[in-house]
Amino acid sequence: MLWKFLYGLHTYYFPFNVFRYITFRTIYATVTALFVSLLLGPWLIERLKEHRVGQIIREDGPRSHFQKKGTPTMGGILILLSVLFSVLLWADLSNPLVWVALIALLGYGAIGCWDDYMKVKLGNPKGIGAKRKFILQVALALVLAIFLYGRLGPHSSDLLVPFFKRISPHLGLLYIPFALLVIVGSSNAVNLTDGMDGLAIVPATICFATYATISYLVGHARFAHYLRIFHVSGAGEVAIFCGALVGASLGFLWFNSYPAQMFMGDTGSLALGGALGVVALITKHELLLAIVGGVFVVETLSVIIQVAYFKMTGGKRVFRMAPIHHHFEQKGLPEPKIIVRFWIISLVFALFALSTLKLR
Ligand code: 57M
Repeated sequence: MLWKFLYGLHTYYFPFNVFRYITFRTIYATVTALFVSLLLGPWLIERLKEHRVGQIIREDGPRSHFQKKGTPTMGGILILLSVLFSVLLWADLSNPLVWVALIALLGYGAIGCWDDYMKVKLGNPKGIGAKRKFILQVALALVLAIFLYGRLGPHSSDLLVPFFKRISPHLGLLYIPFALLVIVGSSNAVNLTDGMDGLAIVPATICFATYATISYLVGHARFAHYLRIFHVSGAGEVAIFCGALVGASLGFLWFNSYPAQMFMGDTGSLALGGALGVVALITKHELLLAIVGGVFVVETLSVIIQVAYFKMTGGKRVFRMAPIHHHFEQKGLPEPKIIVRFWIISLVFALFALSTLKLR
């Protein structure tokens, strides 16, 4: 909204023309979301404390987490509000892809919010229940997948395979279940990772920064042609959404860094993961998400392996505790060390993923 007004002023003063550019607006969206979250953060923490929205800590978890009992949770609200405000100011709202991304973020945020509310306020440790939560996640993903299938142009159901320029399988209608897997899988993977201060938010920030770059390239016909990736008309505008997420996430990190003043709750983790999955689909870089978000994949695999082995052997474990960050914690590594090491690994995954745009 704001950008259109500012751009309109270029007829009076030409430098306002700069508001037309996606790169410029992405930077402003990032900074706006960062400042909004920094400004709103202390206010939200006070409100959450006032309404006693404090974290319940499981007794079978690591002992070092017991002291975190009562930490304000549902801080994901901060991310949702900051992104919404920034996107409304800086993105082209006539672009349907921006709305799909926003709906994914807010929709998964709403599911998470309901779950958190049931857990924290109504004291039900199961929240809305795993089954109901899963059905809601799948239902929302189905709506998003059907829309994207119809909207992404001639290559909507073709896949780009990292490292291989000549292989791009055509999924046809199988695209719909595939898209469901990407969205729901991504949403749950971020949720599983969110078990230490700043552990999920930094890899998520890195993922959104990476997909901001990819959105820009995919939305630019000439760059897409040069890199031999699919060109998706209008996808460039999604870079602004990703930029807003980078800013909002950094603002959230300000309060969530060790020792955390608030947790994001499922409100934040489901929203971030759902939005990430949808952005990967919009940009036609779905498979690359497994590399960009490598940390989320490793965390999820550690749970799958642990649970499968536990069931097969009647109670034996591969890791001291899953997800894998708890394994290192049980081995005695201090929480901040594990967190920062996961950040470094996450950055390496993202850089490697970006390099595959040329390694094909
Ligand atoms: C939620 N939630 C954190 C916070 C956050 C199948 C199984 C592996 C599922 C898994 C699970 O439930 N994972 C999803 C993880 C929780 O954080 C809240 O939840 C939100 C995210 N959804 O925003 O509101 C706790 O994590 C800590 N935390 C921080 N800082 C943060 O910034 O310290 C979170 C954010 C918080 C806080 O302590 O209370 C969580 O871990 O519960 N289950 C598990 O992760 C459990 N693993 C397990 O049961 N493993 C078994 C199985 C697989 C066989 C095993 O290995 O033997 C672990 N989690 C806990 N206790 N708390 C282990 C036991």
